Amino acid sequence: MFRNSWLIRLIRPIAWIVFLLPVMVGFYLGASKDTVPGSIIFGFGAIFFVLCFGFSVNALGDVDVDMYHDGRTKDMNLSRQPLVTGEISMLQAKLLGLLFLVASLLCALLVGIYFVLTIIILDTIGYVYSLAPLRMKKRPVGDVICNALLGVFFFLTGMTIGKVYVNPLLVITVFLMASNFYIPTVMTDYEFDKKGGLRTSAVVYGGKLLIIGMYLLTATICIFGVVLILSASFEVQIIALIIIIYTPIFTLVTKNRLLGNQLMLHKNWILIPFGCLTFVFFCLGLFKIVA
Ligand code: GPP
Ligand code: MG
Repeated sequence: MFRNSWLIRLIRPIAWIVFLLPVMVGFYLGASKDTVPGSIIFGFGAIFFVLCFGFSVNALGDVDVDMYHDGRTKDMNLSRQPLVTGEISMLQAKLLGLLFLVASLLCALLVGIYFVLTIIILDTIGYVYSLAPLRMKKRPVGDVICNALLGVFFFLTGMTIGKVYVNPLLVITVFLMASNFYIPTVMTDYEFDKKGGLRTSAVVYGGKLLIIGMYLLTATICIFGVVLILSASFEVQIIALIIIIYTPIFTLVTKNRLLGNQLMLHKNWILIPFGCLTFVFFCLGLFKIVA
C-alpha cells in the first residue's frame, strides 16, 4: 500500500540510492567528533528534500516520455507516475516541487554556509537537468556531465555536514565514477527515450561508442585510484580500493549485457552494491562521530 502511494511514485526513494552513496562517502570523510547532531539531522533533512525536489521536477519534465516506459530495468514502472496516470495535476506537482525546494534551503541554512552552497547547486542542477529551457537530459554528453556533477555535489554535500576537506584528485575521481555509472542507466533507457523523441547520449552515440567511453573512463579511474592509494589518507585509500575493484567489474558486466543499442542490465547490479555501501559508510561516519 505504501509503495503504491502516488507520493512515493512521484519522489521514487529507491532510485535515490545512486545519489545517497556519494552523500555517505562524503559524510564518512567529513565526520569528526566536532560534528554536531543538529547538522546531521538538518543536513540529511536538506538532502531528503533535494532528492524530493529533483525527482518531482524530473517527473514534471518527463511526462511525455514516462508514458512509454514498459517497467523494465528501472526502480519502478514510470508509466505509473502520478502525473502520467492523472492522479495529480501539473499545478499540484509544481506546488509540491516548490515546497520541497524551500524546505531543502531552510534545512540547509541551519547547517552552514558551505552546506547551503552545495544544496543550492544541487537544486539548480536538478532543475536544469529535467526542465526547459535547458533540459540537459535530452542533450548528448550534457546528460552525462549533469549527472556526474550531481555525483560530485552530493559527495561534497555529505562532506560539509562535518568538516570541509577537499582532495581535488578524489573529487575528479568521483566525477569520472559518476559518469561511468550514469552511462549504463541512460543505455537501459535507449528504447523508450527514443520513442519519446529524446536525443540522449545513448540515442545519439549508440551502445558501442558508449562502451568505449566506459573503457576509457574505467582505465582513468583505476589510474587515479592507484595514485590515491599511494598518496592519500587511510580513509581515502579504502574508498580508492573499493573503486578500483568495483568499477572494472561493473564495466565488464555492462559490456556483456549489451544487445545492439539496448542494455539488458538488471537494476540490482547498481542498487544492491550501492545500497550496501551506502549503509556501511553511514555507519562508519556515525562511528567517527561517537567513538
Ligand atoms: C532521473 O533522471 C532523475 C534525476 C537524475 C534527477 C535527480 C536530481 C536530483 C537533484 C536528485 P532520468 O529522467 O534520466 O531518469 P528516469 O528515466 O529514471 O527519470
Ligand atoms: Mg525521468
